[in-house]
Amino acid sequence: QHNPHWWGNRNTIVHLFEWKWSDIAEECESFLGPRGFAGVQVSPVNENIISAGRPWWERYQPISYKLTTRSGNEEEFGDMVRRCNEVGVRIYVDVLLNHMSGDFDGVAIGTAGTEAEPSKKSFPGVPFSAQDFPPSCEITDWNNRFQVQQCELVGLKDLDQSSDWVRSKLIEFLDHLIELGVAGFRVDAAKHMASEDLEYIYRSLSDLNTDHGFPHNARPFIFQEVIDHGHETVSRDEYKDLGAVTEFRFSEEIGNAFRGNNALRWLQSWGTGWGFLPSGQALTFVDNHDNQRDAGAVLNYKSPRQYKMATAFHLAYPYGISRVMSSFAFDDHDTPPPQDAQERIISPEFDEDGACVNGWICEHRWRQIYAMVGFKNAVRDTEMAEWWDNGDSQISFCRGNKGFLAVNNNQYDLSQELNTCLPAGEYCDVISGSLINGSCTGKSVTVKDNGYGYIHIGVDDFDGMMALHVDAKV
Ligand code: ARE
Repeated sequence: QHNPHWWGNRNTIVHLFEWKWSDIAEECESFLGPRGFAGVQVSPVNENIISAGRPWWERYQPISYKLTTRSGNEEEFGDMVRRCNEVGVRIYVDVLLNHMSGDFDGVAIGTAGTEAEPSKKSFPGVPFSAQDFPPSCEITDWNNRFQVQQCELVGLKDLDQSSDWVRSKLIEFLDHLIELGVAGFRVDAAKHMASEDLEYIYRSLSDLNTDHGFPHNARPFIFQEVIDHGHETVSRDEYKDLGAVTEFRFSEEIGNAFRGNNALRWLQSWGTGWGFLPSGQALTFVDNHDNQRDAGAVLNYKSPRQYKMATAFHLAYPYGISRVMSSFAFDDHDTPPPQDAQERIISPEFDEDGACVNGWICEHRWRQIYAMVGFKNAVRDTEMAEWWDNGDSQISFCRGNKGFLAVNNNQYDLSQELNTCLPAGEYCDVISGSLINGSCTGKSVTVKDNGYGYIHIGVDDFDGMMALHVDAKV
């Protein structure tokens, strides 16, 4: 279940973290569809516990499978899926199959009004009761299989996925979403569930809904969150044949390289050459909603210059099933999404350039990022060719004869003739500007008959890269 069922030549998923369903529907029609995005990963859709201050992570603590959260209700969810599918943008849901909520003093009331007593493992809204959970224990050793798979991840009540009842409720929930037209699922905390149990569940799911434009017999796309830095007891390899797996080493290493801890020349063998999963099994990202909050090598929107360079490389190099992050501004781990005085999530607002202004970061609306989604679509099905580097952190390469990327992560200018592999003509650099009504608002490059063009990326330029492709020929 590795096929994401993208439409036409599209190929990038954007994670609209904590967005409301009605805003996503709007975004599909007004921005994502026209810009060629392939899909959206949405925040968890089922009822969750209400935590004081409304941190984003309350949504990782389910109470029932009713589709009411701060993002909207079932009707709004269904409307979003339909409208996004109509403009060729697929919806993938973040699903919590591993656990229910953590401890809560007394009776908790969820986002759909359902009561539960998590400390007694009592979730009448499903219903689940104590017998549906293994005995409680804590994970203290992340390399102990029993603990990782049978104990409680950060105290979240751990469901027993080997039980027929638990399986049937999870399958019913996922089938309900398939019926509403989703294309697949991000499986949260997959490492904490036995792969045999997941295999049973995935195999039992319905085919995608043909009323939403999917072909007959299309299986839901599955991408599993397995954090494996390369030496885990429960490894990514146990899951990769069931569906795609999040390749966390991609995120860590791309952060390292673009922070300057590793010369970019080494990226020539990026992908399987670095020990990553085969391309069709790897869900790739510069940052995700968890590791963007951790200190360390991973890049996030707070280092925009490096972040944009890393994203350009991510989307230009032919490796992986790409996902880009779209964040809200945060100070610490618990910062809630933009909300009003009644703690309702607010809608994003945009300035005249289309950038978000009210607490939403919307990396996907940064020109340098959405332009690279266009690049990736334009060069689809071509190979990487004509790698060049200066022996350090200036690099360039072609994608067949359809696209060219150059990056300068050294502290001096890149100025030279390079092989762009493109047919002769003038090309608009989609990083510094856009091609609008036949004229380029940024830098442009003249490619000669032999495919070479003069490339200049100054150390003081606003962005450290240049990207040319056949759909942006002046
Ligand atoms: C919150 C509170 C906790 C409290 C708990 C229960 O923060 O203090 O104990 O509630 O009341 C998210 C948040 C958590 C939050 C949780 C539930 O990040 O802070 O807990 O929601 O509300 C491991 C897992 C991996 C997991 C990460 C976070 O393997 O699956 O930890 N990631 C997913 C999601 C998270 C989400 C959950 C799972 C839970 O993406 O957003 O948590 O649904 C090494 C190991 C990794 C380990 C990692 C932890 O790298 O190899 O396996 O990841 O350390 O950093």
